[in-house]
Amino acid sequence: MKPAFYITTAIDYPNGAPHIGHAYEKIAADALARFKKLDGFDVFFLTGTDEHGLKMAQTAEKQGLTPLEWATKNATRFQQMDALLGVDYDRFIRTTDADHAASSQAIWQRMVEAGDIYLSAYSGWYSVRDEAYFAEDETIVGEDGVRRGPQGAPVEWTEEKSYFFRLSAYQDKLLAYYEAHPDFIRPDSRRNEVLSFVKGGLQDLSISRTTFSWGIPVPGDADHVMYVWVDALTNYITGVGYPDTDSASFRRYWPADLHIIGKDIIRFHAVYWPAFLMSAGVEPPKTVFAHGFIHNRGEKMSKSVGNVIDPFDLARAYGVDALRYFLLREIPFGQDGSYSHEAIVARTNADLANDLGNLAQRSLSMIAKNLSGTLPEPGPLAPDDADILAGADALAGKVRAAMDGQQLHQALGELWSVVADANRYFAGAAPWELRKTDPVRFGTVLWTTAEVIRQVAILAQPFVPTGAAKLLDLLAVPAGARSLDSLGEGGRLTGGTALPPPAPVFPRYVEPEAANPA
Ligand code: ME8
Repeated sequence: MKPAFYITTAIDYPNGAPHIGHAYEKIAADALARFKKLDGFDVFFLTGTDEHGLKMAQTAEKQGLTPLEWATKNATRFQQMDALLGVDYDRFIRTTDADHAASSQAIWQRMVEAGDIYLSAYSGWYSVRDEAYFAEDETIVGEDGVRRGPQGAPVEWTEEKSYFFRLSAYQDKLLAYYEAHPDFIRPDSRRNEVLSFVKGGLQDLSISRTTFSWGIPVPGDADHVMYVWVDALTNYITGVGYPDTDSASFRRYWPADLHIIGKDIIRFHAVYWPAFLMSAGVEPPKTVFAHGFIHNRGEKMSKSVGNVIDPFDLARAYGVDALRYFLLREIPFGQDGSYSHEAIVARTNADLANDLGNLAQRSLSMIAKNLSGTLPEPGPLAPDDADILAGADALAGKVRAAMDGQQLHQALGELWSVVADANRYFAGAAPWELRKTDPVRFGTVLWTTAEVIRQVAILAQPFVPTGAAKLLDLLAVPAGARSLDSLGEGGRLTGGTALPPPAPVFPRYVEPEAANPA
């Protein structure tokens, strides 16, 4: 039986169209999920939308729609984005799904039974945009007379009855948990941030609202809906069958192996979420990984600045493989990064079109032209052939180590360093000269090049699924020989195989004005 691997993304607020930050996270999680599948894991990949809360209700009202209509409209856009970008999830959960209400009410009930939920009153400066209360000293009054929270969103003085979660009782348990599970929060910088926050002391958390009704009702008290984050976090267990903890899927997939989220929501995932789970008697997830933010030319994206990037536009302009490759290669996973037209064009043309695409095109065309499209048999290997093959054979271990540490950019760095070596090897061997002078050596160089491309293509599948599959098609690699266990010596290409006619795999990006001169 394959080992299980359960990976999730944050569930997005469908309060508008998806932006490039949403796309980035889903692409990264997809690449990790695809990699684990290729590595022999039984992967469950959950993503979805977070549809409750005051903000959703207010925007829906402005649009003249019910909150559910508004959420549905946008959830559809998020699903279309996933389909376009090749985000191959197993379930798209919406927090308005019927099983999710039952699951959220069940975890609430468990927390009540544990004695961790009590009714009290809450007052404070509430930000609708952040869905959060702030202490007075976290707010400032601007020159316009408007009081704002730490993120710049206006806050209003709000008083309401509220249920509270006894988070203060979890400080020591959380610290002990972090200590015993050094990989629970990654990368390390985030772990340190969370540790110092928790060491500073935890206050009980207001977890219900009475001022609006667009949420999951609190069991036994129809005046309250759950604070949106309680229901949002619970999606991760709903997705695998909670509250049926004896179900096959829950037993198989929980605890989750990896929650992929952005750095702005680490506190919810690394503090509140494990505390809720401990209270409800459910094991916390194994790893929460916080990625960085994508900025537009170094500037923070915001609707008011008008520099929000539409992932549909990007995919149309550059192609899906190029967009995925750029995002995962350019930005060290865990750090902030920037998007610009020049940067994506440079990566697309240098790495994909030139280094990998051209190498495949040149070597496969030689086979087509000179050897009637039949992959040659290698002769005796020269030291250069053996070296480049050894480099390719070593990739599996290096890429696996990088992926297991969520270092996607590093995995791509390893792959493209072998691609660069292969280009040097090919240029140095000069097969176009060997064709007449030394046909055996000619065949050996072409076979060796093809074999290196095979291994690179297998490992590139999680990142550039379309182009990698095309490369493997061009090498006539059967569907059953495209996973990691076909890497290395055991899976070598066999000379004598008939190859299909070569075709370009990674197109160069050409500026539209250059492509269509007026
Ligand atoms: O936070 N760059 O939803 P959300 C990279 N519903 N990532 C970004 C980004 C950017 N510019 N902007 C946002 C929520 N993100 C909650 C999550 S999970 C139980 C509930 C990331 O739509 C952000 O960090 O505001 C988060 O991981 C995800 O996109 C959804 O953000």
